[in-house]
Amino acid sequence: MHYVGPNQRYAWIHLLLGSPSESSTELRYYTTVLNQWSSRLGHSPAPQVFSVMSATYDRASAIKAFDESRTGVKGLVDAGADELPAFFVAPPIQVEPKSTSNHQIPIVDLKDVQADESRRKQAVEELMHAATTYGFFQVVNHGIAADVLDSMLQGVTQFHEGPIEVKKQYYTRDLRKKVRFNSNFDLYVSRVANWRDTLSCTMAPEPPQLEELPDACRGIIFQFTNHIQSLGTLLLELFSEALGLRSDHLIQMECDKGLYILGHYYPPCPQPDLTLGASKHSDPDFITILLQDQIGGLQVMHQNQWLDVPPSTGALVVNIGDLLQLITNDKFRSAEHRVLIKKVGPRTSVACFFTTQLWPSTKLFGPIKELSIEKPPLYREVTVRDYHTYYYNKGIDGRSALDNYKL
Ligand SMILES: O=C(O)CCC(=O)C(=O)O
Repeated sequence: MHYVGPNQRYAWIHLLLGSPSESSTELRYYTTVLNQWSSRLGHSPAPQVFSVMSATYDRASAIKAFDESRTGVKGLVDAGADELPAFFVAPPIQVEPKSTSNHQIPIVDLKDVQADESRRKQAVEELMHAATTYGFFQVVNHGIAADVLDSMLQGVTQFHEGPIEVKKQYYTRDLRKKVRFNSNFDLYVSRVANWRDTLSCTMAPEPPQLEELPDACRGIIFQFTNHIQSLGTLLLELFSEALGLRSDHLIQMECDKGLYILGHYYPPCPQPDLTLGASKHSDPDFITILLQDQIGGLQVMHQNQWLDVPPSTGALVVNIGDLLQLITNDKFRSAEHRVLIKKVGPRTSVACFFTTQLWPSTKLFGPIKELSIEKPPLYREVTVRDYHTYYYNKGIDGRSALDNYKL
């Protein structure tokens, strides 16, 4: 157990109560409980936390100062931070003991699925099982060469580890920009910040100009995008077949029209038990293809337990997003996942979201007719843009954005 500083004790109170007033009875109650807990753990008896809170800690200003530094979490680490700012402190994090689950994320082999009918049939069955039970799986023999994957991870790492003056030029929260660097897309709305920085690039339907991308990944990102788009199209064909639809059904619905690539960087963390790299969430897209390095930390919720998604050289992780759960009328599962953080690092990952995100379109998505016969439609129709707007405004708060669209 790490030392929990007075500011961090306040962070928990904030999480429990929102922004309590100093005189609130609840605040006094939780202060007492936290103080008793701290002293039981052998820490110095806590001062009156509520007065420390008002005297020394202003959460909104701390967040603003962090954002205005434009240096992200890596900036805190470079400055030698050995205690987390309070707005990163999560409620106690549930960690499964290593041996509690026999379940493993499925691995689907895509070898020869374009040429060999029986291989394709087998892959379709495996995908069906993975999408309906776990919502998460890894793919191997997906056709993207190891050096393309390595170069993409390297490019993202180099950007995050590159000169701060360059990174600051990209720092923005302006969602109209196709290339953005920042830390925590939901910094101002979530109750807890995550220990990661992100370079976001909207690559489809309208890619940025080459010179809009940072030097560090300019060369590789278009090449990587082409491969990921082909793989996404293949997966959507196989999913269509798994659902008993025509191969091109999900493509005709334009589920592969948009691609949004997030280059995440999780710096080593001085107090990894107190925060997360990514809080529990599901993705607001049709599918996500994720490339992760060898550090690990990604976990998926399955039957109320957190399962590791272990790094595997050459494999890519695929998960079902909320919009695919919505149009399949709950046949496929958009599983909740999170990223644990470590003292060692950094960890780099590249998450490829198939979605047109905030692209202006009035096209409505609702449960597919053929999948709403046995079970009536469970969701109302929504545009991708409205879904994303709702998701962004809500932030990651432990609730699924899908609930808002349930009939
Ligand atoms: O970095 C990872 O492994 C997961 C990233 C993720 O969950 C996301 O981008 O939504």
